[in-house]
Amino acid sequence: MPSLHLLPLLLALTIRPPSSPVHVYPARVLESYPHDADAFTQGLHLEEDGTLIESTGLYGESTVRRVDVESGRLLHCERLPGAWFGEGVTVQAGRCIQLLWREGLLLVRDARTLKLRDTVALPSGISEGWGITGDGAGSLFVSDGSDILHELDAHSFRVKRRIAVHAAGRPLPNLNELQWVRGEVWANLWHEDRLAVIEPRSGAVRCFVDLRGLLTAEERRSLGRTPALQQEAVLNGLAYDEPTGRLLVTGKLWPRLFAIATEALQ
Ligand code: DDQ
Repeated sequence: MPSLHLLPLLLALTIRPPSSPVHVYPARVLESYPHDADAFTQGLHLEEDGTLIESTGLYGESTVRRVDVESGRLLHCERLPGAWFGEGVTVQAGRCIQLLWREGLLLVRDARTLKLRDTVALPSGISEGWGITGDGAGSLFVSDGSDILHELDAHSFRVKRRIAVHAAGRPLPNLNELQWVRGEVWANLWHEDRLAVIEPRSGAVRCFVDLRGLLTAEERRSLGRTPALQQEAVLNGLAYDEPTGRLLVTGKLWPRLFAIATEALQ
């Protein structure tokens, strides 16, 4: 039996303090632009010339397109075969890389023309294709709806590392669309109006960004042509405008795309 004065020390050693909560930053809308309300947006990437590459989903309706941000005008559109469901998209070293949801393929396109150049099998261990981004230095990051990010070699597409993402000590699942921002991976969470800012080395969530209220409740109710589509018309699509430090966000079937600022940007 330890003497009584040792008890506080023993307790401190055996009871782990709870992890501190993760800070939530607000966001400020700087601009809002028209967005194609028929586009079931699954991925966004802002090109250096300021045009937006957008991937859209749904079987029979999937596309990859180039869009003028301010007018929302379609500059170019490539349709996918009816049995393919478009997901996240990124552009790395002149190649546009688009994920498919459950087809086990990754599409490699010419970034200028968006023409399909190659199809590559999704590496084993990645159950589905959800979000993709790249660090511009040889790595891609892919999400599959779980709490795991897969770091891939951007040329061979081999898995280099699996990153378990956690917030306040707990796994954070439903990682969806991804965007590399100043050395971190920003993720939008499926069916949630918030972003997680992830440190890629540790998988720790540094902070969240609250995106509630981009659309009014009434606008949200009017999304989609069927109740099933309205249910799935959630926040999706995240791009980073490096020169201005703005983030571009939209949702599936949303009529607007928003440029936002947030103090979460380091
Ligand atoms: N995912 O993009 C999160 C990976 C999956 C989205 C699934 C959306 C299904 C839409 C079904 C619509 C029903 C008419």
